[in-house]
Amino acid sequence: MLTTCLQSIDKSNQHLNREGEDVIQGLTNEFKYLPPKYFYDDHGSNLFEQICELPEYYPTRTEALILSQYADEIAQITGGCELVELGSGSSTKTLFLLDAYQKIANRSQYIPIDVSGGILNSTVVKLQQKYPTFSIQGLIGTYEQALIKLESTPASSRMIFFLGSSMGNFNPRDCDLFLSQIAKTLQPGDYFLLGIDLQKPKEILEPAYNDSQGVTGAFNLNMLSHLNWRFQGNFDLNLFTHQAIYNQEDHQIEMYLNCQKSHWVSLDSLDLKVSFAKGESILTEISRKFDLASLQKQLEYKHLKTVKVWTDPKNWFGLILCQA
Ligand code: AVI
Repeated sequence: MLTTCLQSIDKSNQHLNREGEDVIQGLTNEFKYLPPKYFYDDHGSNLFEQICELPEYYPTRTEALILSQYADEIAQITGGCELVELGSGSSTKTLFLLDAYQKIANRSQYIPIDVSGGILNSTVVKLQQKYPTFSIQGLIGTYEQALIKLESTPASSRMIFFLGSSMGNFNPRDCDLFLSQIAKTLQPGDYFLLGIDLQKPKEILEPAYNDSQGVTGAFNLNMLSHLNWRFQGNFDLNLFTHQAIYNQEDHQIEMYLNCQKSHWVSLDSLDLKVSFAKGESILTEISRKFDLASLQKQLEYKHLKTVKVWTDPKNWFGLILCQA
């Protein structure tokens, strides 16, 4: 019988951010915003898996194509090491890497980390069956919690990977802090593998975030349901609509929930009552599109040296392997 190897990361560092404080801050700001981490309750994580399959949403399959071609080369470069994945979700693309590492090492360790315990649990069960020689331990928690934990438990050699251009969901300041934290967590010689979405025309980007089946719209609105159950709220999802636009100046997709009617919303467990005006929007996500050369400079500045970069034939997506 298989037992799931899952652990919640010690929440003792949560004083850094009191539960729901970020919601209060975002909804009381002049221009309302909500942190994208609130997309990912179990339903939101499932909707995101559906987004990855959409014909308009090119990032997942483009990154998978790159990984399918170069995972063996990545494993050859790094050699056997502890594999740590931030924001692993269903780990679908990771299979290319796990296959490659299985070929070069008898026994490997894989640590998938995700905030969504439901999806992590089913992924770990599935992977333990597929890779019996791997030691797999899922960690439930945020990136910040994960990196703090990893820093205190160094491995003899490690590769942290962050795929799917999830770093694009950080604003420039948080991105900089994140890269500093990665650099601090890695020991000299350890690796960091980063998947990033590259700049491209608006005509390709906007449909990717406004799909014809409305899955991205449902994903965006689900954030309000998540806040309702998490903070005893009364958001009415019928009073908001999804919008995604490409901001060409800042090279980022911006996703909004637009309010259709003036009303009040309460989040009882946060002791919060917020008024919404008709036409007002909540910014729920930015998805930055990167320029490879400037990102490499930023990584270099953090003492993360580029070892190799792989892209697809259209140069839509990039995979950067760096070494500390
Ligand atoms: C998780 N993240 C990289 C996705 C993105 O493309 O920014 C989230 C997403 N939002 C809407 N569609 C996908």
